[in-house]
Order: sequence, then structure tokens, then C-alpha cells
Amino acid sequence: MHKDDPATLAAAEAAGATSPARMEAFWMPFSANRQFKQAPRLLAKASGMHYWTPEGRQILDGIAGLWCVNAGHARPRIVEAIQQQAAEMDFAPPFNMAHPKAFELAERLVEITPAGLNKVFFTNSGSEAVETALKMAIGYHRARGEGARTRLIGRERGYHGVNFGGITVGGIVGNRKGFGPLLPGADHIRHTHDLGKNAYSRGVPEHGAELADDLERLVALHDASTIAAVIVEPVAGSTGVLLPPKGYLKRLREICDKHGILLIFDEVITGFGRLGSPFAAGHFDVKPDLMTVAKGITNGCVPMGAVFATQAIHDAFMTGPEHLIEFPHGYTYSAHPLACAAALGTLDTYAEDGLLTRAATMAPVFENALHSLKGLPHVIDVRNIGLVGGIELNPVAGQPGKRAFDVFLACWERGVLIRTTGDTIALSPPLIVESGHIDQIVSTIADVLKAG
Ligand code: PXG
Repeated sequence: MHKDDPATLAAAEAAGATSPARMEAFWMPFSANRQFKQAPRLLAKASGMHYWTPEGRQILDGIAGLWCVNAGHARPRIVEAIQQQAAEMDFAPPFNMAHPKAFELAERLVEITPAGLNKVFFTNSGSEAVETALKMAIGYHRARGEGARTRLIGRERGYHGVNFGGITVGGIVGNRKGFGPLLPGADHIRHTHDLGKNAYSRGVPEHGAELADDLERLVALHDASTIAAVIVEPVAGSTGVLLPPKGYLKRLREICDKHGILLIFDEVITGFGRLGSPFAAGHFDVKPDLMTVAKGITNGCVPMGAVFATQAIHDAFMTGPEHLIEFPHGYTYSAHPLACAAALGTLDTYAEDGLLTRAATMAPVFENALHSLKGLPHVIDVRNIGLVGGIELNPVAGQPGKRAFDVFLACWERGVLIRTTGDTIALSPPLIVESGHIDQIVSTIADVLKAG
């Protein structure tokens, strides 16, 4: 459809689509660089539920870009907000200076966060939000005279970005093993994935709340007086769509409270409507002390992340002479004007279209469609919550990840963008998805599985 559009052709040319030699300089993130450069997959244009390749082939977006374009692509309010802001003021220094939209955005955000999380610290990514939250947790305890609480607890199979704090508390071996000893003193509770008991669960699985008690084991080992915080994804995304067993998060909260340990929810994926509620904390009715977000905060349009903190955590830092910096932390681009403008346009769009709760309406349609894949070749589990779906495949013997990667390539050929992690297909369509799109995504996967 866009094949003959001169701008599209120019973009194709500029991207070097026809010239793999021009792809050498870009060292791609989290990519199979050599495989990609032999058979590039380029995206040149996006609108609503779709991408287009430089050649004009339409691709249905089954993963909201990368769990971030919750309102769909090229939403006018967001586009206009960014354009206007770029023309009005490109940059304002964020240290001991500020611009009005930063305050406006923080106010707007705390209107939708769970009660009590009413302080917002801006970053530029989920990874930076995680580092910020971990530092806040340790700094908070120190400020209160509990300076021995420095230990950070994550969970096996957790993903908290790629910086050193994040991979320390993260639990994906491939992301950790190549980078030395990481931060000292960290430990991990067990993950909650149990196919033996919970395969083909619809919504949160029945079995496994007691896995939260694993935190008691670490308390017994290290003593609570050395533990600053526990960080978990309420629903883990990039590690393969792992849902919290019924009652698990509440139990984790209780154990943290009992021992004075802060609970951090990493809501980089679950934030901004993915589960059918604005945040997972509200969805599961469990309030963390710190919450990290990114991605959907700007609909993926301009990089931005944030940490939401309680008043108590914030206030613990507000001591000492008033002319001195209370929390020596922040980024040149914290609360960047373009990101703030994009986020305000995003919140308007979410509100106008009711997107922060729309996943709850679409969840039953999505659930039924996904579970129709049960019984197809290689499928060993289907799991879902809100507009998040996981389809776990039986790995090819001796080649972990290969089965799912091949499905990803075949879906791409058939015009549907999915995401795979290990041998699990992870789906997270934009929250504007309609049932026809869901049918197309699921029937494409079904065709590929049957053909394979
Ligand atoms: N925490 C969580 C829970 C995430 O999912 C991050 C932190 C890091 O965010 P940044 O903005 O630094 O990337 C993430 C990121 C995938 C995938 O395929 C998921 C993420 C990133 C890349 C791929 O599921 N999530």
C-alpha cells in the first residue's frame, strides 16, 4: 500500500534495506546481530495496530512495539505534544532547575498510582528506574539509622533491566554470567513457574502462594537487619510471562512488613493498563513501597522511566541543611521536556480512550483465543492475564530457544510481529486491539505451529 510512496522508498534507501554492507556499524542491542544482518527485518512506519516495512509490507503489532506502545502507534495527541514541545523548549537543566511540565506530569501521575505512592522521580528507562529504586531503598534505611540494611533480594528468572544493580537482582543467567561478580550481598528467592501444577491456567495460577515463604529462608540465612529490599515483577514479562500464584504477592508483602524490608514492584511492563488496571499493584491490591515504570509512561514515544515512592521514603531523605542536595542521584535527561510532553499526551490519550482498563474488557476474548492453541504441535502451556499472553513450546532437543525463534521468523514472514523469550511466545498487543486483530495473531501462530 505504501510501496510507491516516495518517502517510504527514501526511508528504505536511507535504512540501507537494499545494502547489507551499510549495516555493519550498528551493534544492535539484545539481538542476534549476525543472523539479523544476513536477513534484516526493518520497520519504517507505524500507525495504530500496524507497522510497515520499508517495502510497504503491513505487519500487525502483537507486542506493542516492545510492551510499550499501549495506545497504539502515531496517536495524534502524543505526536502534537512532542512537536509543540520541541519547538517551544528543547531542553531544560533538571538539577536545581525545572520546567513546568515536569511538575504537571508528576501531579497527573500520582492521580492514577495506588494511594500512598505520591512522589515521582524521573529517569529515562526502566533500567535506570530500577537502579534509582535500589539506591533509594538502601539510602532510606541508612537515613533512618539502619545502615546495615544493604542487601538486595531479587527473584530467580526476574528481569530488571541491564545495568549492574538490575542484573544483580535479576535472575536470568544469560544476562548475568558474563559480567563478573556484580553487586555484593544480593540473593534471590525462588521463581514461581510450575508447569507441573499450573499448566494451562487462565489468569493467575492456583498453586504456589507458599513460594513467597522463600523470603523467610533468606531472612533466616542473612538476618532481616541486613536486607534493604525485595524487588519483583508482579507479572514477569521478558522471562517468559510468569504470573504470580493466587495470594503470592500479598504473602510477600506480609513477610516484608514483618521484617522491615521494603517491597519494590517493577511495573515496567505491567504499568499503564497492561493487566486491565492502571497498575499491577492496584490489580492485585498489594501496595509496594517503591514502584518502577517506563515504556507505557510515554507510549514508547520518547524514552522515560520513573520511580514512585511513598511519602515516608521521600521524607527520610529530607534532612540536613536546606541548600544541600538530599539525594545525590539523577540524570541529565531526568524529566526531559520532550518526554514530559509525550507523557502528558499519553495520559490524555489513555484517559480519552479508557485504555487503562480496556485490557480487562478484552481479556476474555484474548484468553479464549490463546487457549485455542492448546493441543497444537509443540505447545506445552498457555497462560494469560489482561492483555499479556504466554505460549510455551517444547524446546528442540539441545537447542533451547530455537523452536520459538523459528516461529517468530515464520510469523514475521506472514505479517505478524510476536516476541519470543526462550521457548515462550510472549504476546502483549497494544491496548486498542480489537478481536479481529487477536484472531489474526492467534491464527497466524496456529498456522505456523501446524506447518512446523
Ligand atoms: N524492568 C522490567 C520488568 C522490564 O521488563 C526493564 C526493567 C528495563 O527497561 P529498559 O527501558 O531499560 O529496557 C524491563 C524491560 C522482552 C523485553 O522481550 C522486555 C524488556 C526489554 C527488552 C525486551 O520481553 N523489558
